[in-house]
Amino acid sequence: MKKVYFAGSIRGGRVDAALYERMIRYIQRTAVVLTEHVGCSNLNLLEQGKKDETIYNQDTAWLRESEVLIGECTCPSLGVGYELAYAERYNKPCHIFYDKTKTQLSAMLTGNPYFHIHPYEKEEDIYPVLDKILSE
Ligand code: 6IA
Repeated sequence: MKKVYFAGSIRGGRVDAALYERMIRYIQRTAVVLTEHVGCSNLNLLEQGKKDETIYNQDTAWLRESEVLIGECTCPSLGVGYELAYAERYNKPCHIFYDKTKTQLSAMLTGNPYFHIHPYEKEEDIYPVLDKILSE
């Protein structure tokens, strides 16, 4: 099964955490998600114990191990931006989703032809695109 690095905002804000969780559950029907915790609705649980250095080391190792990055970028996150650049450096295909009715994506992403960008209007538009990415 394909190994997916799912990226979504954590300290950048958790307004879309439930959406991340639904996307992760959907991806898990046909692939392995290395970063299931991104959809975890209980941030307190997530904050417990781990040092930032451990998080960085683990996440960058997972990025190198992954076969594709799927990011939900409606809520801006420095960490997700960093992960996208890191994934590009390791030639991992990167798929970026964002709700175009809610935000304008950074020109640093839309201006880089390396990234596959998927603006959507309704959540239901996301899932057929995920099917396509996961079957590639
Ligand atoms: O800058 P942000 O926190 O919004 O960055 C979010 C991105 O960085 C996500 O896609 C994650 O892959 C990664 N990330 C950020 N914080 C964590 C984390 N924290 N655990 C795992 N991955 C993370 C655990 C608790 C922490 C907030 C102290």
